Amino acid sequence: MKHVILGTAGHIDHGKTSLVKALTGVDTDRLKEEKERGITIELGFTFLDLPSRIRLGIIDVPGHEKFVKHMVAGVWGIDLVALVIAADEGVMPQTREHLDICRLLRVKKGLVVLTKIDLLDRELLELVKEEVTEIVQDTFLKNAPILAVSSVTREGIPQLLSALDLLSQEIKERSSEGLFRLPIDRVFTMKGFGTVVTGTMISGNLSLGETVQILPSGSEGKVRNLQVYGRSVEKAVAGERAAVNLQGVETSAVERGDVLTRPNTLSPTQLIDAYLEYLSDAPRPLKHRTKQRFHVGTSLVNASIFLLDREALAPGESGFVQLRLERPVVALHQDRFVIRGSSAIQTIGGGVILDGHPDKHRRFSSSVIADLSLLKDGTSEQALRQHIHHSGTGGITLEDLLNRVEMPPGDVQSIIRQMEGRGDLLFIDPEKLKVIAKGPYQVLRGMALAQLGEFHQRFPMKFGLSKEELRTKLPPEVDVKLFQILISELIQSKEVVLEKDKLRLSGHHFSSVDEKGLAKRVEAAVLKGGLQPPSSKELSEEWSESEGEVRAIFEHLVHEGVLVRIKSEIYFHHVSFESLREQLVTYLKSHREITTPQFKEMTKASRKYAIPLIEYFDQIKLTLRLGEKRVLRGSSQNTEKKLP
Ligand SMILES: Nc1nc2c(ncn2[C@@H]2O[C@H](COP(=O)(O)OP(=O)(O)OP(=O)(O)O)[C@@H](O)[C@H]2O)c(=O)[nH]1
Ligand SMILES: [Mg+2]
Repeated sequence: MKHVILGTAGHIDHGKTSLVKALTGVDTDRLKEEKERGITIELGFTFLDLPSRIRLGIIDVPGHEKFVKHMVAGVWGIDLVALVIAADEGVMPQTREHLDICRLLRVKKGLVVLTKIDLLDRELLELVKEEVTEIVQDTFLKNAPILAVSSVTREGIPQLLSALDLLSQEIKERSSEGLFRLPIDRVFTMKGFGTVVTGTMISGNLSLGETVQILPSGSEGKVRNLQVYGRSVEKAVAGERAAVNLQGVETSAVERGDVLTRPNTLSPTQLIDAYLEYLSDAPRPLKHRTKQRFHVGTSLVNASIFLLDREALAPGESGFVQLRLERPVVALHQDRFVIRGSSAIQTIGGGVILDGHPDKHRRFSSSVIADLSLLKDGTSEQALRQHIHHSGTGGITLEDLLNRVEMPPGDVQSIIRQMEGRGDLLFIDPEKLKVIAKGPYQVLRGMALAQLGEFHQRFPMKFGLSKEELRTKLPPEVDVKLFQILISELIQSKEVVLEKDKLRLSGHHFSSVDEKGLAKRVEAAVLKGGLQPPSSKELSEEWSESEGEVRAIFEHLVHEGVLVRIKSEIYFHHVSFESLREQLVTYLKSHREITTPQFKEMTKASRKYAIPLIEYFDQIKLTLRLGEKRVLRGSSQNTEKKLP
């Protein structure tokens, strides 16, 4: 059976609830307060089976201006709207506001119902019809049927039923292939069963016994019982209204505005890119960074609106915005939203979500605007490609992609495979369907090659870099799998060689054949120099070798741990250095402190060496300088006391 959802809309007391009762026999005003005050406060739900075997779910909304937030939650995601106008009163403020909301939310179709015609002369009815024609002029209801009824005498009700039947046939059935998502509009406790949540199945399907997740809190529970229009079912699908009995979830842990979904499919967000249409009857221009009420799904949060492409948004204008939310919500590409003012509480605009997980943007950036324009006007497929291309050197998973585009997982997968076939992307992890686009991959490849090149330049004597060393030089988001793919590809393309566990550029001519035996000679000379070793400059002059070559050997020996570099141009052999260090520690343990002259005496070296040495000991935090003296850092006596 096909499922279509109808919502009511219209000013307070115009006869919405009475109309639903006339159609279905059900009074959807359940609350005591609603009965007493004769108004609707909460959303009401019922259904109707139409002659053409379509089940029409009905959501009855309140007309009171105080409860517009409930109205928005109710009509978010409906297929059809019945704009109800009492013929004896005509168009009123919430008639217009509800119409604006339905238009901003892109409700597909609908009709206008003039109620209470039993109270009115027929001539007056024509006047009301004219008024209606005027307000719907530039909206989706422009050519919609206008029906006149009385819920008391039932005049016009059969015609209304036929009109609803016709319209419902025109509504395209939703695919139940998409990601399961149910924005929660009611939460209550059922004695003996526990927590029950209700809502419209926006997309996907849900079965009995499944584990579900509540967002943004992330708490999980099991579907113990599932009902669609009051009947227990095994499975609920997109387009139906479902009541889900949750096992393992406290009623207090869920509220209207939360979203029910499957674990690890959607993630909440507090930063959203959107295209905002600012209503022409908004009271004043919208300034950058103003805080307003943001409605998406059944949720309502405060949002600061950052204008990305202009200083202010004048009434009637539209622009790209970034919304920073006070609390997280679930929002996907192409979801519609409504903005209501935070001081004068009225609907001032609305629009479409472009990206639910963007980066923070700079304002007035032409590349940001170009990207957002594509997300706005392009197809879901184009949006998907853009997200893959922009995913950076870490790649992106199927899960992340499904969070950012409104597309059935199967479609996303087939596009990914298509892109792979064309060489537009690479699989990092075929199991998790993690991919990296060609552009970022090329960037990463360039980084790896540059790192190797730089290494060769610094250490011409070294054979190459180990894989682990190279990995630490790449961005942290590069995971093990991606790194392995990169290395094997570089080796396969013969740009890099793996030899003796080291990676090197194949073009690098490794001068391991230190023909002149310079390394050995440098080591011997420095060792012989003890605490007054020769510099690379001195040795190169003495041996008539190029200074650059000798300095490279010094650096190589530092890298190998043979020499210790104290300061530029002062290198000690590690044996001399270590023995001095031991001597110093022993001295300080017995004398507690040492002056510079005393240290100089210990090294028997000139100031040229002694001063950099003692400063180096400070630098490596072996010693602590206190005026003219030095002590061991971290009381050595304490350490000794601790020893048994
Ligand atoms: N005579 C007459 N009275 C009607 C008709 N429809 C509704 N009423 C009366 O109008 C009043 C308001 O009707 P409701 O159906 O509660 O109006 P509503 O639009 O649901 O009101 P809210 O939900 O509070 O916005 C009630 O007293 C109804 O009995 C009608 O067709 N004819
Ligand atoms: Mg009502």
